[in-house]
Order: sequence, then structure tokens, then C-alpha cells
Amino acid sequence: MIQTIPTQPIAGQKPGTSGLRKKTPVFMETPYLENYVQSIFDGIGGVEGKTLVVGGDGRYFNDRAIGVILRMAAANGAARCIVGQGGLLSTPAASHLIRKRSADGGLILSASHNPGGPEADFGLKYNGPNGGPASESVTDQIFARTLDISQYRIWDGAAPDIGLIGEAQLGPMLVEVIDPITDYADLMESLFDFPAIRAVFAGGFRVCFDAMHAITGPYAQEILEKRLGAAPGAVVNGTPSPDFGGGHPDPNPIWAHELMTTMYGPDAPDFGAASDGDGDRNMIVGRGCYVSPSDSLAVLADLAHLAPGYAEGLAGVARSMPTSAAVDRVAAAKGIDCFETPTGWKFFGNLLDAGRATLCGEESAGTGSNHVREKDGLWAVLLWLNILAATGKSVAELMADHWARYGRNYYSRHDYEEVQSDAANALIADLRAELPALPGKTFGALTVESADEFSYDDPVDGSHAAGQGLRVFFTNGARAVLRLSGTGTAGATLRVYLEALETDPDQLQHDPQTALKDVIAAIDVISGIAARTGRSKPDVIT
Ligand code: G16
Repeated sequence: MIQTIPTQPIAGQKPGTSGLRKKTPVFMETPYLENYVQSIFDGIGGVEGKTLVVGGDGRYFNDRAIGVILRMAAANGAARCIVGQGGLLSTPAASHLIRKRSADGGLILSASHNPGGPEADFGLKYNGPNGGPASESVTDQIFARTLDISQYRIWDGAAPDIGLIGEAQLGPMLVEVIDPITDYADLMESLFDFPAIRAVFAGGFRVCFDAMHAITGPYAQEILEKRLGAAPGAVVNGTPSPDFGGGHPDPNPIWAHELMTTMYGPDAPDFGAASDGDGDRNMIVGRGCYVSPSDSLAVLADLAHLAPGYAEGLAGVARSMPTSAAVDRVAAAKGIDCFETPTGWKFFGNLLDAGRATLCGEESAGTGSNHVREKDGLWAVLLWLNILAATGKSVAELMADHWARYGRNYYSRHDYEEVQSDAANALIADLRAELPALPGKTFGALTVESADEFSYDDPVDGSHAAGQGLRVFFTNGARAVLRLSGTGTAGATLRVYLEALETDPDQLQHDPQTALKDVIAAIDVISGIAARTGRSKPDVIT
């Protein structure tokens, strides 16, 4: 029976860079989740007769939230919900499933790399029929609905058990519980040279994949250990847990320090990698050789043709604005387009759909291609493995080759977390006002060449996105970018992105922080970070 429950708008339901993320208790307090789900359904024009994919990264409250979503989908007239067994689906697997089954969209439950648990973070996002994050205009419609919602509909009766594969009715709606792994693993097998990778593993090449107690564990066990024959135990922290083993499933050298210790240790394997809470991010590290996400994108763009799925080359590449220009140099050498988009995977969607870009990537550890419409952690790992198998080189050798040929874009991101929102907003507003006066001024060793606020005109649909980050370019080719994160759940996170280019192979330095010291010092003076935030150093340096 359909229940129609009166409700009223709740403050703070504005989706950020990647859906709505809040503290778990906020989502758990009825009707926060209910209001948001109904706003999604209303914002996309209703779900009557539609097929939806539903799944999440298994974090605390995942299963109960899915029960609510299924009951609301049934009460709103959806025809079918396809659910990963146990409520589990990695974000790229969900994207693939939406596309493969021609579903009308999907609801993905995750707060990505943010910690999970009763006091940690939860999130929900809607992906459209192309399998990608909702566009800006759909997101705006969903948000508008949260502001005038007056009722939600929910089926009065328990949702079926999603622990077992099979089909069950929920009122008029069919709930189809599927194996969350096989379709995705088959897709990977269609793109990469599995026999070549298997041969390398059989020859003693050792890999360590850290699933960080999150969703990619079972996917990596199936693909790396079962299908490719990596040694048992190659996947570590491979059982997903609701609080990610009490950790922070963010694949960077800070949070994946266990893997870093292994890879820089005396008996390091040949290749290391990690993924995040929902499986869309990746970290790549060779023996004693960490690869920054921006460099990883550039190497993959350069050598993707070595994998069968990309043998015909790339139509174009795309990167988010704060990502380094390393990939631009590869695109220029290949004579293909390189698009610069705002932060947020949704901005790649039109370029991928239109066939203008084949590979995309971001500094925030996201890389992907037109095989789905999300970034894809395991895909990046497999493309690296395919390239290593095809070239017979080590990660360190590939990086050295790359820098020798293209130069090196030193890169680092400094994050100031849980800054008081007012202070962070004032810092950005004041710097924005100061930008026109910066060119020609000298700060320490560097002189400003130009400064602006990034905006984007989508080349496919002409939509305009303003206010996407403040940029300061220096005369020596260095760059600093400041923007506020759209994925935090407490206070504001100020991100400072730093880049400097070295094209002389004889001048290459090892440590990016040293190579970037002048730009770090200059932007601190320009923006007054230390004085305004009261922080003497960033909370996280990646
Ligand atoms: C999301 C988006 C990415 C973005 C990242 C960081 O990733 O999908 O496009 O780069 O957030 O965004 P921000 O700098 O605003 O925090 P994820 O993995 O969190 O879904």
C-alpha cells in the first residue's frame, strides 16, 4: 500500500561536487533521506514505469537506506530496481550496469573516500541514463525540489531481502538482485590484454592491491587473483566493512600509508595500487616510485594504445582545471584535443557521450575512459598493468622515460580541512577581488603573469559554469589554484593546487615540495592562508 507522508523542506540539502554528503546521523534522521530521495524522483520528472539501478559502497547505513529507497521507488511507480547483492555496487560497476541494462538512471550510496560509520559520513547521488553523475541542470532541479517539498511516498511494507540473488515483488515493482561483480569483470576483460598480464604474473611479477576495507576488495579478488592469477594475498584489506576497518579509504600517500610502506620497503612488490570507498579513485605506486594522479593520466594517455580497448588511439583527452598540464603536453604531441573542465566528473559526461574525449582524469586520483561514465579505480590499475606487460618496463622506468620526453610538471595539493566557513569564504572573496591587480607583481622569486577565475563553456551543449577556481599564473610557467571543496561534510576545505614545469632533463628534482617551494611561498603571501585560517601548515599534502 502506498503511504503519502506530509513533510517540509530541510535546510542543507544542496548537492555538492558529487551528490549530497552529510554526517551519517543527519541522513539517518527521518525524513532527511526520504526528503532527498523524493526530491531526486521529482527532480528527474518522476520514476513511473522506470528502471533504476541501486547500490552503494557498503558503508554503515547502506543496507537500511537501500530499503527506504526501494520502498519509495515502489510507491512512486517505478517498474524495476536492479540491486547489487547485499546492496553492494562500486560506482563504476553501477555506471556500467545503468548503461548495459539501458536503465533510466541509478541511485548510488556513498561518501566516496570519506570515512564511514555511525558518526562518520554518508552520501547519495543520482546518475542519469548515460551512467554518469547528474548534470548541473538536473542537480539544480533536484535541489529546487528540496526547497519546496511537501510530501513523500513510501510503500507500507518491508523491502525484500537483498542478500540473495533473484527476483521479488515489492508491491507493483520488481526488485532484481544481481551479482555485482561479473558484469564489471567481463567489461575489464574486454578492454585489456588479460593473457599478457596473466603471463607477467605467472613469471613472478608481484602486485599489491590495497582495497582499504572498501568496495573494490571483491572486485579485485575476482579480477586480479582469480582471472589474472596474481598470487593469493595480492589483494590486501579486501573485505568491505561498514566503517572501512576504522580507516579513511582515500587512496593517497597519507591515508594509504600501509601500501606506501610496503612499496618503499626492502622487499617491495613490482606494482602497488589502492582504491577508495566506492571504487572510483586510484593510487598507483611502483617499487619506490609514487605516481601522482596528474602524471598517471599523462602516462596512460601516452600509452593507452598498448591495450586492446584503445588500440585505435584516443579521440581526445580531458582533465579538470586543477589537474596538472602534463596530459596537455601528451595531447599536443599526439595532435589530439585536450579539454579543461571544472572539478567534478559530471563535466566529462558530454565530451565522452559526444566522442570528443576517450580518456579523462583529475588530480583527485580519478582516471577513466568512455567505457563507463564515472572514474574507475580498477580500470586504471588494469591499464597500468597492461602497459607494464606490453613494455616490459618498471613503473620507475616508465616515469623516467615520460619526464625525459615531455618534461615534468611538479605537482602537489595542499588541503586545509574544517576551516571555519566564513573565514574560507572571505579568503576566496578577497582574493577574487585582488586578482586584477596581481599581474606584474613579484612575490619572492616569482612574478605574476596573469590571474583569473576559471569558468567553463561546455563545447557540446553550450552550458556555462562560472566560479570554478581562482588561478594565478607566474612568468616561469608555475601556477597556483585555490578553490573550496564541494565534497566535505564539516566546515570548509580549502584546496591549494601547486604546479611548476621543468623541461630540462638534467635539472629534474626528486621531491615535488622542494621543486614547488617558490610557488608555495608566493601563494601564501598572495592569499594570506596562514594568517586567515590560523593554520601554520596544511592538514593533508598530496
Ligand atoms: C568527487 C568528484 C570529482 C572531484 C572530487 C573532489 O570525487 O567526482 O570529480 O574531483 O570529488 O572534489 P572536491 O575538490 O570538490 O572535494 P569523489 O571520488 O569524492 O566522488
